[in-house]
Amino acid sequence: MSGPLVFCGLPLAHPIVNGSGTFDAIAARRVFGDALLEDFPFSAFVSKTVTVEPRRGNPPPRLYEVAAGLINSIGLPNKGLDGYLAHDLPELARLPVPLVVNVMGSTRDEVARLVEAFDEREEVAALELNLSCPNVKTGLLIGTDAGETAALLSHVRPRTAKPLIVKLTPNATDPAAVALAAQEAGADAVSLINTLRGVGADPRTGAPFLGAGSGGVSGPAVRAVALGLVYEVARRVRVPIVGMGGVQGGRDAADLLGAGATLVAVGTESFRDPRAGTRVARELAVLEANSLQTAPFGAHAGALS
Ligand code: RRO
Repeated sequence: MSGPLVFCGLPLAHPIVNGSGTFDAIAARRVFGDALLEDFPFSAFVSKTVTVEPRRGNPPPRLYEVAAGLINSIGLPNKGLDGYLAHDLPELARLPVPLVVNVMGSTRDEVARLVEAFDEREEVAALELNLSCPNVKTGLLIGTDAGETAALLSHVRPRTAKPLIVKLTPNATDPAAVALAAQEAGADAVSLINTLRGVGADPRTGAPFLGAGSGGVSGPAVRAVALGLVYEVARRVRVPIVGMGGVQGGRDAADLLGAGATLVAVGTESFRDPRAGTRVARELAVLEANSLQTAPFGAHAGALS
């Protein structure tokens, strides 16, 4: 029997969380009422990215369906730091699970300001630094470069004792090098993958369909990429990994855990089934009870070399 699950000092009921921006807990509470709180789909809640200033997001259309997933170009619309603190945080603090706030800035000082602001809030259990948004010009500049990532972490690490999770992009030459740089500069965990940059063609004209031109691909289409990168990053870092990318069922979650993840996030699947987190956690528990889960990472390491 394994002991209780602890991630960055946080005791969690099971290994399934949500991917940032893929589950609107405030809207879900309105729709499902208290039933949402009684059977919350995730063991921790990761909120949509917050920036210092409010943002309107990208022009529509913002979503494009592909054969096995979605391309999104949302452009991180949000109320900004003050709006989040005043309106969203009080509601998210009522959730029955630890709250992870995802933040993004275009400069080190902007990220530092967000980290300092949330460090003061006891409702916030951990922070996720989004260094990987494919849909805003500055979103990827830091996260594709190990040196920039290390410099950012060195700047913000001293400003909080809360766990810092660094969200990695697959749109980098060497995501594992970025993960290692984040760890060495003080990250407590890494999460991967954010979406893969892609374009959807308008079926009538062939021109890029999304308002912003390109977007980020998610869903089963990226599952093998996610699994490959989790394997690779797990071989390079000691810190825990939140693995995500195309998870639809317990088997997919077990595969990411087998590759070296400690937690698994459900993202795109929650759009068609808001209770997907609960289902994936149950299916995973059945697999574990039947000892069908993949062996620990070490057992597979040779398969990749
Ligand atoms: O808002 C978005 O367009 C977005 C973000 Br912040 C992100 O990190 N990943 C993504 O696919 N979309």
